Amino acid sequence: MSETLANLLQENRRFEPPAALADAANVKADAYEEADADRLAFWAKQAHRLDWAKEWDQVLDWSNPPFAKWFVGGELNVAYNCLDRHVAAGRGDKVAIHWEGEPGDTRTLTYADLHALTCQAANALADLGVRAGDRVAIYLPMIPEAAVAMLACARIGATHSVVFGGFSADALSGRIQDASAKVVITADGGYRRGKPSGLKTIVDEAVAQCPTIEHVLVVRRTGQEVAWSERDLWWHETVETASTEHEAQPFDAEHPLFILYTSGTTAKPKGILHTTGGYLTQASYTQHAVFDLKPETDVYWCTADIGWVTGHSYIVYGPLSNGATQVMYEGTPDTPHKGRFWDIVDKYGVTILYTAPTLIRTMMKWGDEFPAAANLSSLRVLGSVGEPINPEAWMWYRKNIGHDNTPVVDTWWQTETGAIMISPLPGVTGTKPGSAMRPLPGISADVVDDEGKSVPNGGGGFLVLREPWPSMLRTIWGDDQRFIDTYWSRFPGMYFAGDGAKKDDDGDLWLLGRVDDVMLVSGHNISTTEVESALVSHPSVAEAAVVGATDPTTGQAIVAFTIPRGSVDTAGDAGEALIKELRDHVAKTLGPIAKPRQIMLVAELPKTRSGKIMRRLLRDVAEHRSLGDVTTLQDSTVMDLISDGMKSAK
Ligand code: 6R9
Repeated sequence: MSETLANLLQENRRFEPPAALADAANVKADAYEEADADRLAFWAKQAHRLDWAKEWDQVLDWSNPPFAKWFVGGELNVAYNCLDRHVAAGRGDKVAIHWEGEPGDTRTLTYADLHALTCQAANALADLGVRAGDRVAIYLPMIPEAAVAMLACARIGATHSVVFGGFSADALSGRIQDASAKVVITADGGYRRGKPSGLKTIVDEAVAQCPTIEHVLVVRRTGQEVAWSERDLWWHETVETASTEHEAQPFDAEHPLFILYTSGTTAKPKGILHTTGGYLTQASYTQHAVFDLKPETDVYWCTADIGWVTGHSYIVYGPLSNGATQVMYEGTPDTPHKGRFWDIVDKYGVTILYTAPTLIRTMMKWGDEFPAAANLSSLRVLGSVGEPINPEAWMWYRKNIGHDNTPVVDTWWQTETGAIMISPLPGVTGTKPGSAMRPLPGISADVVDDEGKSVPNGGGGFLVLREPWPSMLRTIWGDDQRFIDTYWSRFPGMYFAGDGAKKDDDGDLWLLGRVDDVMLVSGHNISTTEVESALVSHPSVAEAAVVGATDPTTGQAIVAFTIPRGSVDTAGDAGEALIKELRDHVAKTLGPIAKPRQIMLVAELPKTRSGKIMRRLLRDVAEHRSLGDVTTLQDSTVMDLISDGMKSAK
């Protein structure tokens, strides 16, 4: 980006919190003042929401930036905070997880059940020679054992590295090798789209390249045939026969809790390292503040996969440290039918739902009749994470899922930040559709120009974080220099997240996607997000992805790939007419500079497994290049369809 980002999209709708929710909210407006007055005292207070075996001596040691130490000298056990203390307080019979398998089988685990299983797994891992500081790879489907495996590692101080159950053997073995993991925990398979998929076979292939692996611990989920070797152990023979007694030892606040690899589209994946005290403090506080979680009455559901940071912070550590009751679902949203999610909300009386824009737009495409067929009246807070949420998708979510009165919290954060950083507070913030609004109390985010100077309200540029925060990454595993180069070099003294953003006239923040995706059209920096949002604001469009393709006159030209809503006719002339209408609609909404050169109507878009649109691949298509690396793609056949469509449109 050569200058600041153009600010094209205007949004004037406002939604105040419902009065009853605001009155009873966990966190009120004074939290901002309190944190502004003394940021470190504010975080120390949030750390006291946890049980510490030993109090810290210093809240933050920032004497050697960018290497932060939080709660220096403090000691705690993460699993103790997620399980034992709830059981000890007499809440052992409370449901921790309502688990729903894709085929319709269910399991209910109370806090006492989860505690017993975690103790068994901790004992079993210790018996296998896993010690504090060792690394354990976890490659599991969305079954309760995934949470148990993570908690068991935390309990004995082993550092877990969860690898997404959909990743290839190569991706898995690269991650195992980078972390020198000793044990892999996996399953025979899991259910996706109505079929059992194999996991153990992929582990076998991966582990053949991994000399550090001593054991593979296998949960039986599908019962499918698996190859077996000497290093393999069944979970039900090893864990479920171990003692349910296990005393959790406290660990230093800076003890490594987990490594999670960010996908890294071209370069080697980065092993993002999170530690114990600061991470749990912020994951736990944000769960309480951003979702207004009331453990006694709420039923919370985060639809993410455990292999994504959202699953770490907002399925495992955030909800469990708060003693929440939550739903965990194994499968896909359209198995056996497109109303599955809403049936789950209805069945369990879900009150807080946390999902991703990609899912919301998919639901828009499928049609309003699916959520309308279920009783969603239990819902009271809706969350969004993973990508910028287009204002129309936000409106659709509020109206069709949140019965037009539920706050929507758009939460911005990253694997690297560990927990939510920018978000409305549901009982405090008057929200604007599409805006993540303000940094949370205790967080200092800003938007700066090319030279690192804060942009005025109404301006756009680079999103940075100015002060260290408790759940920040501590380094890239094994590569401190890469940590400095990647995050702290672009703007000295500031963490640069890689995202573009703008401040509106009130100073509220709008995330504009990765700066690598910004288009330079006739000398103007235009964010893909704004053009996509303009397209999605047309009633015929469910989802859109926009890229800049090299153009002889304008430098780059805007090419849009657009998915029409379910009921829209796109055959023949109707399709041509719609394309013309959409180009005009964008020009009218954002100005003529943003009018796409070309719009393609497509059935699917290429996405990563966590649902982010892979614009890089669409750029390859738009510029008629052969495709780059497609290994992180959720469904590789999507690209063939799009490329074929592009050729016929030429
Ligand atoms: C939690 C997570 C991080 C990147 C981040 C940004 C995008 C996430 C967003 C959002 C706009 C939001 N992102 N939440 N963009 N609004 N509410 O997604 O972590 O997988 O590491 O991705 O996702 O681009 O930089 P991760």
